[in-house]
Amino acid sequence: MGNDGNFVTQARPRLLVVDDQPTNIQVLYQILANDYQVLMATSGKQALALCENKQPDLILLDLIMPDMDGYEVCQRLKKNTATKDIPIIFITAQTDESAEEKGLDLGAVDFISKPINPRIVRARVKTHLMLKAQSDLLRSWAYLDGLTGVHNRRYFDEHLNVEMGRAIRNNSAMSLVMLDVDFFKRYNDRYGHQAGDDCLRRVANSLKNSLMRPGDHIARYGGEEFVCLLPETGFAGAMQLAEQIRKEIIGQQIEHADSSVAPFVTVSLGIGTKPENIAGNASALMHLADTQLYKAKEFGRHRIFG
Ligand code: GH3
Ligand code: MG
Ligand code: MG
Ligand code: MG
Repeated sequence: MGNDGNFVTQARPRLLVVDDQPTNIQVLYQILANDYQVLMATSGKQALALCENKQPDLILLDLIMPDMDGYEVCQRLKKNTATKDIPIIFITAQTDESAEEKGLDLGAVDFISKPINPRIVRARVKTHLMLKAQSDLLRSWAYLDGLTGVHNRRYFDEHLNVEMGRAIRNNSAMSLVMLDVDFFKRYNDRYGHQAGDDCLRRVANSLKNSLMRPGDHIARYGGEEFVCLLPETGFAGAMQLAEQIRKEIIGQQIEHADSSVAPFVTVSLGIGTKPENIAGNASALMHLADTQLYKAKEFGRHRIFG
């Protein structure tokens, strides 16, 4: 962790310290600020807002606070997909075991009792950050499609819900582009499964080349089906992107002698949009994109429906 040795460019881990007493925050700040970036909050509400926006790597959370206590903050963080994986260590003067048990039941990773022992705090923070880094790495692998290197369906399903929640809160637009390779069974039959796999990798690369915005997500949704999630993108923008993808893929001129639409590999695309200022729903949006894709197939393939 941190800037030890060769990894000088690695960002310092970010901690969030939550306590209603500024003096307690100060104590923890002095213990940790040398090694970590330390964010501070003096109420549960402030802590929740900071977690959404700044994604700390670990939270040190006071148990007893007015308004919203540590248990409730913990519960809310664990309920939210965007914050549920941030480890929480409770810090409290309460020494009874039932308080500790309750905290751990709610998903906290550890419990540190006041008065604070600086070496214990440093050691436990270091341990839990290391565990978090390891589980982040494993999770990132579990979210990738092994064949193409883009995200997999599991990742997509989770992020669709997160992004939809955000779009609804912000009243912003959001679009999905679903894409399916045309006559891919024939492609495999003619060129072999290995060449089929290569083709899917090239399609995935075309998607990567076409999607420009940092917030966009690409996933392989099934065998030869991909989906692009485009936050803050209305119908016109999604259509423009779909057209770019369609051109990019046929532009690669991947030979497909048995296709009925072109001598090259082509794709069909369906668009689903949640317009701005209108409520939306993740599964309805998926259904819409899927229906439009089906129409693109029906009307001859190598085209876009939206
Ligand atoms: P359409 O134009 O209607 O989409 O026809 P299609 O042949 O593409 O559709 P169909 O669903 O009949 O066939 C999909 C094929 O994709 C069948 C399957 O063998 C192949 N496929 C699915 N996953 C993979 C994969 O990981 N690698 C390879 N090489 N082929 C795959
Ligand atoms: Mg307190
Ligand atoms: Mg298919
Ligand atoms: Mg197909």
